Amino acid sequence: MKYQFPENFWWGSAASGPQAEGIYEGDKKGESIWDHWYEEEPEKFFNQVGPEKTSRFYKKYQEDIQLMKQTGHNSFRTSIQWSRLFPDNTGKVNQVGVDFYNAVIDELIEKDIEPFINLYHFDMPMWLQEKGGWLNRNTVEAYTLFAKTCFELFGDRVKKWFTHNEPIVPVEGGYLYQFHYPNEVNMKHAVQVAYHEVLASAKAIKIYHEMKLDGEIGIILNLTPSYPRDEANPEDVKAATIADAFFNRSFLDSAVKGEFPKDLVDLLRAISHLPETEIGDLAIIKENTVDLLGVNYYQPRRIKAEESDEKLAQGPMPDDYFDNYVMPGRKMNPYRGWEIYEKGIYDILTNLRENYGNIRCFISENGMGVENEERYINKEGVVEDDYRIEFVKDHLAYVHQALQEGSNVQGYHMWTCMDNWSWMNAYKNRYGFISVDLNQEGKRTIKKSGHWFKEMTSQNGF
Ligand code: BGP
Repeated sequence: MKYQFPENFWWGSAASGPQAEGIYEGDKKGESIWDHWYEEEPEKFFNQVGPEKTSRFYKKYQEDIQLMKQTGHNSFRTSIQWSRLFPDNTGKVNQVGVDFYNAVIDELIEKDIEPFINLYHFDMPMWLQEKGGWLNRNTVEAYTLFAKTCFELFGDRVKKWFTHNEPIVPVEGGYLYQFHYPNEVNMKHAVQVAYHEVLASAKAIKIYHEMKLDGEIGIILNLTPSYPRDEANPEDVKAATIADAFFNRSFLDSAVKGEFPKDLVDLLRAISHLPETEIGDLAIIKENTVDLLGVNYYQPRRIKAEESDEKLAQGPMPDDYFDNYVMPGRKMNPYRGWEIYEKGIYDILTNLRENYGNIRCFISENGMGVENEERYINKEGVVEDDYRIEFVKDHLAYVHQALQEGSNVQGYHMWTCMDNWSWMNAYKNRYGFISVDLNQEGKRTIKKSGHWFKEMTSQNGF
């Protein structure tokens, strides 16, 4: 065997409540921003498919957990939907939702699959969004109550908690580039939202540690290594450093070091875009850093110096400081339009080892979305996704190299287990180890990659 991983390495996959569960009569779930946005503007969603048509994890979780077993999982991440637990502003917990999450957690544990539970995966309850969502400081308090409730309800069995999944994405999507609700372009709001997410995370970590439960808490960040076009060109290097500050170090430094990157703070101060804060906030952020870090990696950023200042006229945007470009000759995922650069995963892990105290981490998402995957179904009805197996192997080889060099990486989770609904892209890109036939009540079939994963994890390597 060429790539042998350590014993007890976490093998599995990740999903999220809003993308997998679905909405059912009698479940008493409240509306989230996704339910609301779909209702308002269904044409924005691929094939006009909204968040109620998911892979039906709410109904099929037992079958799904069995399938996780069959595909070699020893751990699985999902999220608790805030709008399922707190459907409205009365502060009353929805017992039907509690029963559901209890059942899922118990089923996972019974099947020897460790539950990793995330608290926020892009799914603001509408009753909070109506008051501004993350823009409103009160949401931070509402979130800490939600977090505390989850720790009290499930903390006896769940040992791995995460405060957010990819907190930069609601900032980019909702307040800069219009692919999340509320669909604004307003950098001042974007900065305030990011700040409140950071503060909410630190407060949840504080509560968790004070409760002295037997477990740990972290955050899941999508890290996009930013490579300058020309290392020898100071303008390109500066541009890449700024992109890195906006999209990586903003959340990485605050989560791991308890502080914001100085260059980012200086930049925001210079354009009068620092967020509103309260006395004591920075101490809370400083003192309540993560125990472990989830790293989602899909693609790098290729950055060059800004070539025109045309955009400045529209008001500040991060892209006023750099340009993204597609590096000629690079391997691309043709469906998603993302570059496939396996070494990026190694560069992230090396950066964490060298500059972030070798924080304990795991790959919490990595995967390949493919359109019209049914064309690869063979006579037995199985998707022959050799491209996905290659993708995982190529990334794992670099994870292995990082491990050999002393990186503190403890697991690898694929995005995702069952093909699932994905925000505005709905079911366009399929990512799972297991296919879901939406025309046959969500019938599941393990793909070739799922069988391969089982084989690979049973030997702890390949
Ligand atoms: C990550 C998110 C997931 C999932 C994945 C795939 O950013 O954490 O929720 O959606 O990306 O992305 P997409 O479905 O947009 O191709």
